Amino acid sequence: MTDAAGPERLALRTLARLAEPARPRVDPRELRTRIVHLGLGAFHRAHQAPYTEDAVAAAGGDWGIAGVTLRSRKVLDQLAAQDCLYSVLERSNAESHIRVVGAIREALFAGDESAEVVRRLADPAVAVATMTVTEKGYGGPVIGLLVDGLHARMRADAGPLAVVSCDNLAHNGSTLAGRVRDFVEHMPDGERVQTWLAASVTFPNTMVDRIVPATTEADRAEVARLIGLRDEGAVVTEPFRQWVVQDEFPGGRPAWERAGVVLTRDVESYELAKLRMLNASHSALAYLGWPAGCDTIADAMGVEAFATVVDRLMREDVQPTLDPPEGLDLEQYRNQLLDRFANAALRHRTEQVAMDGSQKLPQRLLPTLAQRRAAGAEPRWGARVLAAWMCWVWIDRRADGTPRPLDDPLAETLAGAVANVTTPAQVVNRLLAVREVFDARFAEDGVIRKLLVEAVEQISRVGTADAARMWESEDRT
Ligand code: CS2
Repeated sequence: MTDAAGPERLALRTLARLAEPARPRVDPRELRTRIVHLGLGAFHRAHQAPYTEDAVAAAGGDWGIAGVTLRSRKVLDQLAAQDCLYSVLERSNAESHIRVVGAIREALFAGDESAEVVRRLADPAVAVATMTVTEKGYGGPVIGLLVDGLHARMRADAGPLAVVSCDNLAHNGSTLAGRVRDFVEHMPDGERVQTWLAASVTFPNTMVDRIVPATTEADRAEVARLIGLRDEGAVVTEPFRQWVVQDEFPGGRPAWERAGVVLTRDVESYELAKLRMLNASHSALAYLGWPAGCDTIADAMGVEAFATVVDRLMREDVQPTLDPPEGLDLEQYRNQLLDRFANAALRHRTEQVAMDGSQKLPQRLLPTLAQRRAAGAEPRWGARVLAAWMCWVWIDRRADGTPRPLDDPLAETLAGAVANVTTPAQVVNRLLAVREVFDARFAEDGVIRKLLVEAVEQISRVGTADAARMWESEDRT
């Protein structure tokens, strides 16, 4: 129903107006909080939440999610006014598909309601905690909040818990476990907590994959048109989704396997393949594409020389470092990724992917370079991508004058490192000296340094597009 104020809000009371295929696959009223999720961003709403709803639809259960927003009340305000219901709009070049998800049953803001968050984590009905806090979150306050919750859970004798990192980090579960243990070590009853953690809490490793751009006003308008209701919490994503999880859930879990989740012991090889193939290519398209005027990842794929860079990066530098799990064909995987990147309907912004490079590259790109060097190889394509990031840091606007957005927790350090430098060799030396990003051994590798200086020189002289064309043609000869 539309009036002057626009369509009515999506909510439990308006759900019946949705066309059948768009309705939640389970009755949200039959779910209760059994999972606590830290980091209620678009990614969680498009990934773990629909997987959980699908698992309940297929196998039964009452697995609902309490979503915790960490940085601001914004998402809470968007969701609370609509009973935490929201749409997931899948877009591909061929078609789009919309559904409303009801798996999130309550939303909390950690800033105002940390005591409530702790109470949920200590609730015996809760068996799983998941988190998406991005790479930089692992050194931040959320670890303290999680530890408070675990501590309360121990004191309440509320039973075992699985804490599942869903971020793009190699060995994300083990990394999170390490951060939690470091934190606990400094607590007065640290030893007791460590013992309890070892006996009662698991930190499964996971590989998560779904491309989820930030939602725009235009997206929300399209959602309103499609469902006839206003939805402030809508998310947009690609049709593809994948989740590989180490199956260590001492307190039980949703039957995610019924929703297509792969539960296995060997998560690591999936994680590395995804980080080094998909995420590294994404960063490549962002740092090459944005300076050349490509606003989206698909625009960057439209520049043939950039598509060549990511294809050859994966083929020549990344694939030789991978030991794929059975059933993962790297040739097929690469081609599938190239297709996914070319999804123009998604409008995934290069600027969004370019964010936080200092946190992302050590996960997705540097290990490839280091491993290739250890094997005596010259990883030219990977070095060129790293050079593109160095130019991103160094060159503060693109040819049309648009200022380059350096959105990075180390922005000050990075900008300081390249202040007043004038030559490509200086840029490379100064940035390689940033120890938060590069370890000394990597920085001292003469071959890496030579490849970087060469590519930084080329990019700064002719721009990323012509530099990529040079690499392409040089290499054909
Ligand atoms: C992207 C990822 O923003 C980025 O750095 O590379 O968010 C990417 O879209 C997801 O990992 C896909 O699963």
